[in-house]
Amino acid sequence: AFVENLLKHPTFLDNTYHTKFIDETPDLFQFSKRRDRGTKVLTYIADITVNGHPETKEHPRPGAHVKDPKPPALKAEPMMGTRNLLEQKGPQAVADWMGQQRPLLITDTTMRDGHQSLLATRMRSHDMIKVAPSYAANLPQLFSVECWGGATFDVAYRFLQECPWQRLRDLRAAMPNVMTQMLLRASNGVGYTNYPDNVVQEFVRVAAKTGVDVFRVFDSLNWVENMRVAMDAVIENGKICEGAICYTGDINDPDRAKYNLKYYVDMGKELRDAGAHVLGLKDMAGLLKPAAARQLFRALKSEVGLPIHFHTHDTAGVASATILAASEAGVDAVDCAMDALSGNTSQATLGSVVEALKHTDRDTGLSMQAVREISDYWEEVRGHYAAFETGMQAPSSEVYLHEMPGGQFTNLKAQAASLGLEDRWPEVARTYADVNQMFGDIVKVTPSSKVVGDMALMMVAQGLTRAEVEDVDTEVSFPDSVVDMMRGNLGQPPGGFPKSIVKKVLKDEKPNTERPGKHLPPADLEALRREASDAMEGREVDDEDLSGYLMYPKVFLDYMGRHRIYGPVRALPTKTFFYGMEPGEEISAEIDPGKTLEIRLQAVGDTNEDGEVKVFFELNGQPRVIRVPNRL
Ligand code: BTN
Ligand code: 3PY
Ligand code: ZN
Repeated sequence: AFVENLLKHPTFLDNTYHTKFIDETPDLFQFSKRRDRGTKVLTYIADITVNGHPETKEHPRPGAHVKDPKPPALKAEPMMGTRNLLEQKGPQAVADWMGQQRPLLITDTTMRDGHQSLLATRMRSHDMIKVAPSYAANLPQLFSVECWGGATFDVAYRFLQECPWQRLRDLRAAMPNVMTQMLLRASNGVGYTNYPDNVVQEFVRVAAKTGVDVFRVFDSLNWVENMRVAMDAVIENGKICEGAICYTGDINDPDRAKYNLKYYVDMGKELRDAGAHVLGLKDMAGLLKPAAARQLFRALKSEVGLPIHFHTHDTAGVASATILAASEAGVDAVDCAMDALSGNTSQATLGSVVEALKHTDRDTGLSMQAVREISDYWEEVRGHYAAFETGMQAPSSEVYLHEMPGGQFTNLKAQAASLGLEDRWPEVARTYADVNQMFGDIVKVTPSSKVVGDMALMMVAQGLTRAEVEDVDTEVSFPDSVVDMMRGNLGQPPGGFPKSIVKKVLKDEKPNTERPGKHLPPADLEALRREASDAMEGREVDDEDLSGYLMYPKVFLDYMGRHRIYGPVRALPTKTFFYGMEPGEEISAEIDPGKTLEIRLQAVGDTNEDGEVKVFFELNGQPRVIRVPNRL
């Protein structure tokens, strides 16, 4: 009866419950609390089975050959790895050890940047946690597993209906010997704007406690001043602070002299002086060329003196060449993705880099059999995400023109298509480059890359040229994100933004050229905790939930509202989550350690005159009928 009342509620039926459901329906809220989790999960499966998943239903379906991914067998008890060193001797000892290694150290990015760059960040925890023990047992020599932060945090709540903190906790537990790594946008946290200093500090504290070992910290305009709060917080929490330089331009191009060798060496020294244990070189678009890598890493190694970790993307198809050059120049660690989720806008192919270095003095020591088996697992996983494939068929040297980061490239293409500009992509790419110059040649990485993308799309859609935008006599209505950046809310690029464009965007308003966090009052964390709790009928808000709420209040509350209705859908197999079930199909879902739901879909009824469908299940052997609205 609970369910039937719930499903008949007008807010539910008209499909607006996504957003305001909980706020406006306290009666149901009380109600749904008492429904058992089995019923909630069945409600979800029934709804998806009848109506389809909003994110996949108009997209290509997984092929018939796609099967349930099986993780590789564990070869041994997990050997000591970098995590043990960190636990026993602390972050400086790890950095020292890193600098003394002859083998090239490898970070596997599959669980973060790999799927962020290839599958719109849609990979579910379920698929990651299953294979994590194989990493711990079979690849204990990895430097780290990048599995958190960047866009994954937002997407977990917003689209995958799962808690990013739970993902981290589970991965940490399943890989006790290998360091976990996250990408942190410094004062932008894992969001798109600057947060008050104490919000950033709290986020880092909780992330460190729940399970992040290595924090790669970057600023989207390469402003070290704006990285200190986050870096200090990492250091204070006893974790590894990887201060990252974002690479843009070309050190050998005289037309891009702003970003020359000296610029990068100076920034490396600034990061060292700010306390970084490790220097990151974050080449988010994959622009660093092999010869430049040789020069850059030699210079950074000898002049900065920190161990160096290199991150790049294979958008142009030469990432592994650059990695090998970097390796020769003495780089200490590099990022690769497992073969099945590598290449194109993702990272270089892990297995190929391991093979290329075999029997050289920088042999990684990783077992190729382990790499192949894990990659085979990822290949099966990838098959389930066909709906999120970007359609990029080949590497593209066009990236040297537009310099879009790996995660943005295909995303912006899709955005352009949704505005009806798919035929004009080359124009979008050129305009993106023009906007970059108009903004003074800036680093483009989340969130600054989004600002450049917004502006480029606006110009192409409205047929505006750079000259027209810059012309003092043309009235231009700038996207909000552009106004925000010119106000100084993302901080300052080297040399500041060109005065003329600031004036054009802000008119008589004066920008803030100081660190944005300096002017943001500290958030009243306990008041915000109460506010979140009040929005959820007094539900307790722990530190993890609070940090989620602090990043994006609405995304978090919407997630919690859906959680009340659908329960622990994170436990469902990916196929079920995105496509529901077939009559006769049986699945199991472990909703707590040792508590498993055995679910069988018996039949789907016809739609009655109230527009509802009865869906017949067996749950742990007991018949259950769930009614859902037919919204098709
Ligand atoms: C989303 O936020 O769009 C994804 C989360 C799941 C949404 C559920 S799935 C069942 C129901 N049908 C919809 O169209 N949305 C909800
Ligand atoms: C992110 O910030 O999510 C990135 O991947 C930047 O490269
Ligand atoms: Zn990246």
